[in-house]
Amino acid sequence: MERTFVMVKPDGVQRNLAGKIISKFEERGYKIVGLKMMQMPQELAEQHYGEHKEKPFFQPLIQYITSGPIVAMVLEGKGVVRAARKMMGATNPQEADPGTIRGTYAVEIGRNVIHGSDSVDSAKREIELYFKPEELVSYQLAGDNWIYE
Ligand code: IDP
Ligand code: MG
Repeated sequence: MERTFVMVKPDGVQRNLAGKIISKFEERGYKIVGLKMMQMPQELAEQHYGEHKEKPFFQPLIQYITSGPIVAMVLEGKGVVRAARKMMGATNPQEADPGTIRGTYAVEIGRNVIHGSDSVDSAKREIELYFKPEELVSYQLAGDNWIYE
């Protein structure tokens, strides 16, 4: 089964949206296999967003993502990497479709409430950045037969 890394960013936590956001993935049928709240260390933030180091928004991004606690999670399920990205909507909430998480809860690109891995490879990298193997749990949900045929 595929796994992805999702994070409720500091604005999502401060606006009390963490529960609602987690619920959307649960309700769809994706399984939470890792979950924690943490204050993002500067070093982890810079590692996570390393690909954007040269961008003009890098410093504000690091400032934003380390500005308060985040909720990090690993979700598991069929096609979850792509599906979670689609559920989040476009990076710029102004472009995000209504009904997506960003299209529902966000207005500006620098306050877009959620992160999700953009490929299976980044998911693997990001899961390893945030979670030790023993922090992830493999289990069966009683309702799995009603989600998967
Ligand atoms: P993604 O989060 O949808 O994968 P990326 O392009 O990887 O989007 O950018 C990472 C994060 O950096 C975005 O979610 C957003 O918080 C921030 N960001 C991206 N582009 C801009 C920008 O032009 N201005 C301010 N912040 C930006
Ligand atoms: Mg990205």
